[in-house]
Amino acid sequence: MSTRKKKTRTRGDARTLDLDKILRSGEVRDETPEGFRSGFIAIIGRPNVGKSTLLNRILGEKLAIVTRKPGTTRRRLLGVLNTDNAQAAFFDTPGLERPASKLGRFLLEEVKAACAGADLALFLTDDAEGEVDENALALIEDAGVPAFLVINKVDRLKDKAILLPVLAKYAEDDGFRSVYPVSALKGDNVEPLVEDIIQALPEGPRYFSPDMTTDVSEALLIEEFVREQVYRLLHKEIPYAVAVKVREMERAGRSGLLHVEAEIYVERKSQRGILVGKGGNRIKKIGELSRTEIERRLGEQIYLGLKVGIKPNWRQKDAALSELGYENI
Ligand SMILES: Nc1nc2c(ncn2[C@@H]2O[C@H](COP(=O)(O)OP(=O)(O)OP(=O)(O)O)[C@@H](O)[C@H]2O)c(=O)[nH]1
Ligand SMILES: [Mg+2]
Repeated sequence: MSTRKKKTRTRGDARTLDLDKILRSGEVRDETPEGFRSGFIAIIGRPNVGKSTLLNRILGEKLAIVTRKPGTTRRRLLGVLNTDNAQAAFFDTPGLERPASKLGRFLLEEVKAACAGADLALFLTDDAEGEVDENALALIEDAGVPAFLVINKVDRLKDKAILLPVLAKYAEDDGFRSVYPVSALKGDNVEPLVEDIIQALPEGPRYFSPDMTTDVSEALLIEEFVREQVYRLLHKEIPYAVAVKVREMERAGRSGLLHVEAEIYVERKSQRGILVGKGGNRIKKIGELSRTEIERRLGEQIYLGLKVGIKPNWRQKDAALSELGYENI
């Protein structure tokens, strides 16, 4: 990679998180020790390379949804890692690809926004020969962010020696600050990676109070966990045509049970039939599986009602995208 120009960067991500407000409100009473480090790290790469798996592994909890299908993540998600000496704010991002719809354009903007505010980018690939996508590289170059190359899924390699020439090649290249072969799935080499990430961050304050570890609201988490099960249970084009929206969320009076009503949208009537299944068996299964995952994450039981609606061609329509929350802030 060529040498990068240092650009003046704004924290695009921070704007959406209202970082200024958090700091002004004095919510962050920063009594950090000498040498405390903090900053933003964008995890980027082609679809399906394991970005969300890596975020979950680093945080030690399931925040981002993961499926076998490329194109799972649809927005930038913040996950904050707090240690005694550092606060590292990671952004998971959608897989980088040429946009084929208005939704695709939104996804690309999400990646750019994550990079614009970042102190460091983790450039993920699952190609053991370390081939990296030129468009993706251009993106981090444009943002002027230093980057690590992370070669994921090395657990799949029978012979790890295949990595040696790649490591040698990038050691001589001044484009990447470091190269890490890891397995996000198994956790191999992730700890040293995190240590090195922290060392690469500037000294700075805590941007988030230690109990704020994500910007994902409960409603968004529920929408994502339902969508994850749709991806897992259905194939071909259907998952991509799906969007989930929580319509109601309230605690029932005496029991205090969280009552959630969500709607799953598809683009066509035929897709609705497939999603609902014979006698409603598929939608029931989606409901059961996602409820279990949501309850595990929230640590409480919930009621989850699911309906299926149709929004023709929503991936190409600004109003529908905005209504579904796919809108760059
Ligand atoms: N064998 C192996 N599989 C992995 C590893 N990391 C992720 N995967 C699998 O790769 C698939 C995609 O993982 P994700 O984490 O959803 O990938 P992603 O880059 O976030 O994908 P998008 O959101 O679509 O861009 C899933 O089936 C994961 O289980 C790994 O280290 N080893
Ligand atoms: Mg993902």
